[in-house]
Amino acid sequence: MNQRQDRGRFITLEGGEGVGKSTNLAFVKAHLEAAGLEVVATREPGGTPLAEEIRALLLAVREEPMADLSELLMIFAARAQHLATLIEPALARGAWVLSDRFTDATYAYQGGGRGLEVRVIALLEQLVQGDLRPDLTLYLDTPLEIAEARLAGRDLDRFEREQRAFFERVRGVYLQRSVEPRFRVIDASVPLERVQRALATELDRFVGETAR
Ligand code: Z5A
Repeated sequence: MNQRQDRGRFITLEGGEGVGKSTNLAFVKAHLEAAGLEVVATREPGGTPLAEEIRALLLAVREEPMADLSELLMIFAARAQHLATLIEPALARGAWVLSDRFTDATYAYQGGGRGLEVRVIALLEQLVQGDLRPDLTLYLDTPLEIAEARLAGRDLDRFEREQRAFFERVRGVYLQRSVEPRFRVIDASVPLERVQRALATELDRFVGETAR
């Protein structure tokens, strides 16, 4: 086997809040494990103790407004830690890594939502990740009102307190990015069994292609 075949694959789950990423993470992990793969499930921001501390800073509601650039740099600081201590070592030993969000979320939230320049995000992406990009991105999509209804009654974090226009821009960027070949768009507005059937189909196809 060559070096590329020895490495694990990197799969990300993306989508707006309330689309079902956390709910489906366990399903995706179990489905891959049933195919005989070692899977490390993780999330962003976070995934390591230090990166989880940065996550807590990012989500906390406080009086002092967080500058958009501070937010962006903290997200990439957490990502650098996550990559160095969890993602890269796991991929290098041949495990598959499954992350609830990754850099597509930065383009969607900090680029689309906050309006930061794509050029600046791309620069940090290159600095922090080098050539590493997900091999497969499962993008769960729902109209905003469906996700809002699913989240009704929850305590809202700093991001979830944004206005609807912010989330419209976030979804717009995800849909623009989803034309990239590594994306699979999954309709997440339908009952969970149907979402999971669609996920299973995409995963089986991807695992089959990878084995070839
Ligand atoms: N963020 C960022 O700005 N930039 C970045 O680069 C990154 C992140 C990486 C935290 O992320 C915040 O960080 C996020 C963006 C920002 N903020 N926001 N907003 P997060 O992933 O932890 O936050 P989240 O998207 O808000 O997670 P969530 O609210 O837990 O959503 P979810 O995981 O997609 O949904 P869920 O918890 O699995 O499901 C929600 C409910 O719907 C739950 O009751 C389920 O049982 C139900 N559900 C799920 N699927 C279905 C179906 N198909 N039918 C019916 N009901 C369903």
